Amino acid sequence: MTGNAALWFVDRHVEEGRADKIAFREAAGQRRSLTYGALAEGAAQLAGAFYRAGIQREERAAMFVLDQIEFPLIFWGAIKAGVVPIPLNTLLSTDVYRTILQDSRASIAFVSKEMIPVVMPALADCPLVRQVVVIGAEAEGATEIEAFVAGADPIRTVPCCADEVAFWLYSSGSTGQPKGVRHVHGALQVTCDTYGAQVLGVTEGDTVFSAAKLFFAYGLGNGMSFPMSVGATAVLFDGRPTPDSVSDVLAAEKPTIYCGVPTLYAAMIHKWESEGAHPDAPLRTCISAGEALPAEIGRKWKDIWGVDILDGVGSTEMLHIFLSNRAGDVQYGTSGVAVPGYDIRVVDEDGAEVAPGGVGELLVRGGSAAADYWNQRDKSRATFEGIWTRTGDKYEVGEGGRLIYCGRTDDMFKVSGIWLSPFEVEQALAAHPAVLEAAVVARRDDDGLEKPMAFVVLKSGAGADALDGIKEHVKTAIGKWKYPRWIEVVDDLPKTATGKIQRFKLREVTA
Ligand code: 3SK
Repeated sequence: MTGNAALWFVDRHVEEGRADKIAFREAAGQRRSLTYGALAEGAAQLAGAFYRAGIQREERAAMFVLDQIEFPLIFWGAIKAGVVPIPLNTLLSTDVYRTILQDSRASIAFVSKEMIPVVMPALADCPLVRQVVVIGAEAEGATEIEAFVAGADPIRTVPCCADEVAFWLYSSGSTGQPKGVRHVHGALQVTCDTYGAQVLGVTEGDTVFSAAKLFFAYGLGNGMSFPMSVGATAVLFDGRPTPDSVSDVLAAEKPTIYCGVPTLYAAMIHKWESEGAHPDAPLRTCISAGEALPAEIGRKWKDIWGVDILDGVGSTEMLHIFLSNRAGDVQYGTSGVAVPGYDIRVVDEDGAEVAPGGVGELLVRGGSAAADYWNQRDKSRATFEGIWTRTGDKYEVGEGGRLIYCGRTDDMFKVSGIWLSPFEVEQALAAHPAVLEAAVVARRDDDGLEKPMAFVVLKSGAGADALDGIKEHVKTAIGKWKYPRWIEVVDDLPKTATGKIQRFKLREVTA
């Protein structure tokens, strides 16, 4: 059995003569780097340390780890040992961590020093966690990572089959209920052979920077598995991705591939427009996911950089992007077509394929689909229907089979008897010069009928009076009945860690 993912992602590079090539480079803080050789040795020693600590195959290792070089070392060390790493969103609360730790029954936890105050109180309530390992600090009841690995004998990658569970990711879910999504060893390579090779086109000479963090499926592919699939270099940034910090990383690290999310693209463009300058970097490919990219943002980015943003759609369940625009064939405002290696269907409520021009739910099939949700049989069955995975996203089948995002299945609503996509209204609002971003949900009027309500974040320097005429602007752009009847200016929008607007939170406000 040779299906352990670490053989291909880690061990192979040494055999292919890349031991001295930089695999990971930190952008800030200690500015450390890790060669492919050091990664292979470090991961083998960490694997040995798991065994020495009595952590067995298939036990879970919770990772509260920022984007720093310990992340790939721990992730791959666990996988080599057959232990199952669970990279966790580093922005959650103690209560959510307690829920996740209890749900996953993790036996060991790795904690970056910045995470200690929020994670330690949760760990105190989780007796199944037998060992806590801290990175960059000392903490009571915890072992420092240097001591955890010191003197441990490196071990060889344990044999396993490609269908065995390798790692979990917790899906934040647009409804806020975390679910443990279990991925198998073979899945990571599938995403590299499909999206990584055939859409992103990553090569050994690339330097990749993902503003999306490694704990998120999108960031894990962008910032770890794709560069590692070809022996490229990834830049790790442990800070908060803001227009300022990301501009600094672009300027200092000179990536050739940049992976962002729509909100950040919009805010960066706004910053550079108001400053009249943008950083210098040899970008050749830029990608976006997490939320559909407003067409206006894609066009402006291309004007600035001369490079398109390839907007795509993925999910934690499918591990990475399965629907995307491709270089030389970008149509802003659409999510493109199926990535080679994936099949898609758009179906109505009865499961019948919708005709061109129609709207339905998107289903996808491909080799990177997750095994299931841990301990949630009903949800697993509702999502993984045989070889097809339901996405819960509504799409319109546009010209040439290109798909146009309409919103989550449960975000759509009817106005005057006609289905309305909140996303379409949000796009129209975002094209207004005073609007940075917008979210739209249904609200009942005095007659009890649902109408669109918008929550709007203004660009810096714009006052609420800049919104005069915005309803007319939407009517003209997309249709008279689609304009928001109420508009509320807010400082920011509630979002998942992956940048998806949590419209359910806004619906709570309007209920
Ligand atoms: O949200 C997305 O589009 C996405 C893309 C890649 C991997 C994971 C996700 C959720």
